[in-house]
Amino acid sequence: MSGEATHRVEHDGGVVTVTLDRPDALNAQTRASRRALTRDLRALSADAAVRCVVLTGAGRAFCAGQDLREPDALVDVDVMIRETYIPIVEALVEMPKPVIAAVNGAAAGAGLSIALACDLRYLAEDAVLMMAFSNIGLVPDCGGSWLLPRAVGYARAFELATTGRRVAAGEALALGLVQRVLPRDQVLPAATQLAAQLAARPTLALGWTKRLLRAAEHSSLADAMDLEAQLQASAVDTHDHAEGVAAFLEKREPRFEGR
Ligand code: T3D
Repeated sequence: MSGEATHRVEHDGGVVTVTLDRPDALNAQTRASRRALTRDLRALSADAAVRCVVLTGAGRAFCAGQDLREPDALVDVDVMIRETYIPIVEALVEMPKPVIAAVNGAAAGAGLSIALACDLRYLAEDAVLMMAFSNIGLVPDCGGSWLLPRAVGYARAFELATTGRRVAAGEALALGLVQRVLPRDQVLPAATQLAAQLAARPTLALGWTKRLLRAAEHSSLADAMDLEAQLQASAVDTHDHAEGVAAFLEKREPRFEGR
């Protein structure tokens, strides 16, 4: 798969690194960049050889959200959001494999929403996170109003969204917005190392686990257990389940193949 000018896609075995690549604009996104990103995320989703994805940014930021210099940014905003922001969030949340955000620098506005749509976040110790929307008279979008309260609870989400203040790495970790804080130059290597570990695990089961946990955010216990039963029936039919049981009984490490 070829990378677009606005992001790069690099394969290394089962791990794919997607790098937002508009560093002069702190990787702020345009309609064209979002369409290209959505297209490639969907391709990664469908590619069984891809077993874990890392999303990061080029230069000193992760993503500053909407490119505020894009000439037609404010034309048909509701359509633009539906057609170019929502598909990114859906592609990340529905990706049937883990997605780790290596947040190498500032994540603001829709950039923070995109990080929150990933399954895990590693953050640079000198980075800031910002619900920047209200600073420019806007409301959260790109899933931010749904993802943020689920990460930190309603009152903290309200405070972050209405003040638009900068959240430093230590606070982001304490709030549960991110799972690890590292020196900037170690964020991507650490995320990639975790991605390699996850890519060697039973990918189908991990994807179904993700689906269960995502669905549980808005389902009853009964519905959750129903979906568990349905997906477990699929999991028991996989090569990796047979391999996992065989490895356990033979007292050796399993060799999962993602099928
Ligand atoms: O509007 C719609 O179409 C609706 C959709 C909205 C979705 C959204 O995402 S709304 C939120 C948009 N994003 C922001 O409001 C964030 C704006 N940026 C910042 O708050 C800060 O730049 C950061 C916290 C991200 C980083 O701060 P800092 O101090 O490290 O950098 P800086 O000096 O503010 O910015 C450096 C350069 O990047 C600067 O350009 P210059 O002066 O060197 O030529 C700045 O203008 C540029 N930049 C930063 N963010 C954006 C941007 N350029 C275009 N769009 C940006 N979002």
